Amino acid sequence: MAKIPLTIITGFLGSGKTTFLSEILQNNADKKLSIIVNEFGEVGLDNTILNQAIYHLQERTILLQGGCVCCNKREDLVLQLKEILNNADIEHIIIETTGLANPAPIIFSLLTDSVLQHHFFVNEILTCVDCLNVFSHLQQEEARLQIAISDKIVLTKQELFEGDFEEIINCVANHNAFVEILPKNRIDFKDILTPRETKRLIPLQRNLHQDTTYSLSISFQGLLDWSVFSIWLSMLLYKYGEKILRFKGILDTNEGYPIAINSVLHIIHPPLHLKTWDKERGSELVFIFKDIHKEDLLESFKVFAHLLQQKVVISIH
Ligand SMILES: Nc1nc2c(ncn2[C@@H]2O[C@H](COP(=O)(O)OP(=O)(O)OP(=O)(O)O)[C@@H](O)[C@H]2O)c(=O)[nH]1
Ligand SMILES: [Mg+2]
Ligand SMILES: [Zn+2]
Repeated sequence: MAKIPLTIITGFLGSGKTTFLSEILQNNADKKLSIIVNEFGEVGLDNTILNQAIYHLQERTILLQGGCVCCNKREDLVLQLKEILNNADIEHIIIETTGLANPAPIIFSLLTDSVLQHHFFVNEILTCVDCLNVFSHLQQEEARLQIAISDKIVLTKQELFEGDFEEIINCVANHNAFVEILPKNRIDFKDILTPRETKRLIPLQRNLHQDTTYSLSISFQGLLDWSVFSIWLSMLLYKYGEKILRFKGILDTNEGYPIAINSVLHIIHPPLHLKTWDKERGSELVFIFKDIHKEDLLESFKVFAHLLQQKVVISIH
């Protein structure tokens, strides 16, 4: 039986992996794909976002949440891939890693597992690089490792970037001299999943990322005042600066529809109105941060919730 190609999408926190993945899926609706999305926070939101874009995707999406696929979730990944093997129909697998993952240990597991190595091959490692945040992200070792091992760099948010692309390209090339670097609008979305089996070396360097980044997930029930929330979030991001690496949330709002909100470092992206979601889950927020006490973030949220003058039932993960 022919081996199944496996594409890995990586890139630092909030660099646009899920958005890129949904664009790949929209352009490859004719293929039988299986998707594995890994999220660092205890509460995973990316599958809800993906389901907005692609009808009937839910049954083909596996969510690995509450840990990172390069370290404490690696065995789960191996198990999930073995499970997929039972479904003979799958043509291609796409894995979205967490923004902190080092792809090397993942490749190591795929190439050395006695079962997986006979059934899968790593087609390409695609790394999203966020044009708006690239220079801050490259301060983090995880972002540099992701670029170093990549086969192709996808420059995201290029339409929002007003600086010099050459500067980004030179900086990225310093971390991987041979990699192909393409702005996302030049990606051939039909061709991106074409199988290309090449001999891949088993990575020697398999450092796991440092344990200095934390996540806080907050779920709560009750309608949320969208204007008050956006003021609170802006002030919180202003206060903590680059210590809050990523925030994402799905909010049950008083506007009459749920809203997905994202920030990457200090940039808050335009909110997205969701068409479908699971209302029973209520509102969910995920923060990924370093050098902040979890309790401080939580305290700030509680003060904000109190300001709403309505009863919100909070659960913390
Ligand atoms: N304008 C624009 N916005 C983008 C692009 N890619 C991503 N975004 C926005 O950036 C934010 C983060 O995008 P995601 O796709 O969730 O990023 P991610 O890398 O999957 O994030 P994590 O999984 O949390 O690490 C969202 O608000 C997206 O809408 C892009 O190419 N252009
Ligand atoms: Mg994502
Ligand atoms: Zn990891």
